[in-house]
Amino acid sequence: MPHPKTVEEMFESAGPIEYRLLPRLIHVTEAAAIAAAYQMGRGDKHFADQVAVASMRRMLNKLDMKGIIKIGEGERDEAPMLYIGEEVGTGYGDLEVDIAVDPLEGTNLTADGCPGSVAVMAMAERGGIFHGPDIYMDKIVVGPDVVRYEEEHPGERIYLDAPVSHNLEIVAKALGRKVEELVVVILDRPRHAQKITEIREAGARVRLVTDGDLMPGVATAVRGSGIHMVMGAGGSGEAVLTAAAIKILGGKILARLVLPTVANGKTKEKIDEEIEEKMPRLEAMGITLENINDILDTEKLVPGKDVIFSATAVTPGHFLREVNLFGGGDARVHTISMGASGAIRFTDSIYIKDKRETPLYL
Ligand code: VTB
Ligand code: MG
Ligand code: MG
Repeated sequence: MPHPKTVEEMFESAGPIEYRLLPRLIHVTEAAAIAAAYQMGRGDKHFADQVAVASMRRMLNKLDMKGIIKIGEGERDEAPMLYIGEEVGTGYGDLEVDIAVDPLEGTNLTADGCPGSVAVMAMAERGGIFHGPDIYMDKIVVGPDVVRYEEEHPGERIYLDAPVSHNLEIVAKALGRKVEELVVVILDRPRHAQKITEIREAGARVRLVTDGDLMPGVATAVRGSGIHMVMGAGGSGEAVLTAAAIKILGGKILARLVLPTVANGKTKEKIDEEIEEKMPRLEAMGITLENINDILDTEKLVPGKDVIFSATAVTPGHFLREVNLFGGGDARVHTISMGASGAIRFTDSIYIKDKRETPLYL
């Protein structure tokens, strides 16, 4: 599709999911974030997660669509709500959508009152979201400057398997910086010890996070966020959600499924045993020992055209403010939402029931 020339043409170019569901998607993540915010700092991550899940599901079930959860809270037998395969929405209308959710990304962060937790989800037309298993995914996430640099410099690319220093040099050149001026976000886990050393040896700066590598991935496409790259293995659901946002924003992700056993340095016997246990489930999704190592790029993770994404911060983020709770259930919430047409919104929503009780601040 040629680039729309005007904002009016851009509005016209929005697909039916963006046009009809994106405004409502904001409410879905807002509601989940507010529910979770009431559990902030209470030390109970399971309960915080549970209320966010329940809230998100209630809101999703109000939407006129035939929705199927593709990335959710786990398999049907272990997750009572928003499990993979669950049908959501009223079932009315002609919109058939695939859905990726993480109602509370960063449950520990919320329970501890630490920065970085969000309620997040994405949608696309049927078949538009990778139906991945619940195992780790290794990944690299970069913003649109790197994509443009690669297009303009054939042969110069980032690779998942390239030495860390090579990838950092490409990102540095794309951003017109020195490697020393880059910041890479990576989960603080023993499985990343070597990668962290390599990033530091290459000269870049590292921001270790105890949890939550999804929104930092989105932040690579937001100038001024101070994050230039995300690396490392995290949840595959989180990677797919990152892919939805980064596709809309013109950046890119390279990923690969990792059998968790391989990543955690267990004995050969234990690894074989766990692989054997996981493979039937993976094979049902078309993932075999032959193709499990294939590189999954942005298009593979989110092949959809009519992609929408929304994330509402629970605790403060790199570019989102936290939920503020006022008296009597009033709240102020900050969301980034976007659609494939290129409409990107930062929404500062203020829900005040009694205007005399709760003053409105700028
Ligand atoms: C990852 C990461 C997430 O949880 O899934 C992580 O992608 C779990 O990793 O952002 P471990 O199994 O090593 O703890 C998050 O940090 C939060 O959901
Ligand atoms: Mg979750
Ligand atoms: Mg999560």
